[in-house]
Amino acid sequence: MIIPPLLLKSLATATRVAALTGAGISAESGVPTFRGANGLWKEMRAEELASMEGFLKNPALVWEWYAHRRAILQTVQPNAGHRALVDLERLYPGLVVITQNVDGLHRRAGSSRVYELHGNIERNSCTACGEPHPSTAVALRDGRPMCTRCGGLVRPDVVWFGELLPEEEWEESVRASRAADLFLSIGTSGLVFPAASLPLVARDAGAVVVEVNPEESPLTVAADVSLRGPAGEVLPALVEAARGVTRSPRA
Ligand code: BV8
Ligand code: ZN
Repeated sequence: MIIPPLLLKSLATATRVAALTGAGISAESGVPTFRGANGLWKEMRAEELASMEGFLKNPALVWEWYAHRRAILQTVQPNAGHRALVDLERLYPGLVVITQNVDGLHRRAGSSRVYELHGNIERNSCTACGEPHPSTAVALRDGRPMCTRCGGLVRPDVVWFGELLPEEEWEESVRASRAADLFLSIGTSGLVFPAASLPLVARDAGAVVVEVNPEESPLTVAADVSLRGPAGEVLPALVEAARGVTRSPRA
């Protein structure tokens, strides 16, 4: 992987690094992406599955889709891309990971500052009384997830289309994007807002923006550098290059 001089210079001088990740960084762990060839949503529209009205229309179907995704997550591990972000955090202390993913893999890999903009699939709560429910503690009646306390419908703690993002995570993510002098956009199709606006926020505030994606995306035009390859190969190469140009005897 050739690292362009502009990026080498940025790796040598950066002090505040932020990374926005999407489903692409988990693809090499075996977690299907949303819109790629084996996309989760190829046979069903996102709105049918990842929205409150889709859920209310068919709670059993939507619950089954999340149960299917949780089952996949039981069998996967963080990959070299997730681990490279942990290495980068050692080289750039305070590195912030802003993720659209709900799979929890960044935390499992060891990243310490992770903002989950779209929630986490391992957490659920009752739509009526708010009671939290671990996925294994949800009673199903005709496939419908019922609250053990009040009998209300239980839903996954993820952000559906048309729903607001968690305020704290969003505020902190905008602040980190504005403050960044190096912003990595990794494995995202840049189609879902407001997350997809963060690389533009970073660029407008003066950051060097790097896209890591095997394919072009709507974010490519905003990027100063596009590294065309899978995160599991590109990010370790980025870490090597950073080690080569950063002075302090860091990790
Ligand atoms: C909001 C959680 C304010 C659930 C997700 C009309 C009505 C209502 C809203 C809207 C509307 N029009 C637009 C909107 C806004 C809407 C939106 O953006 N829609 C899009 C589709 C146009 N956004 C919202 O509704 C957001 N809320 O706006 O609130 C509001 C409030 C009320 C009313 C109006 C507005 C909430 C959005 C959150 C939706 N929830 N997920 C769940 O996961 O089940 S989104 C879902 O898409 C995932 O989080 C996913 O992460 C995200 C983005 O997808 P990507 O991560 O980018 O994944 P994708 O598969 O698309 O791309 C993968 C990429 O990786 C590809 O580019 C591929 O090339 C690359 N890749 C593949 N392999 C690799 C790789 N890269 C690197 N390495 C590899 N190996
Ligand atoms: Zn309840």
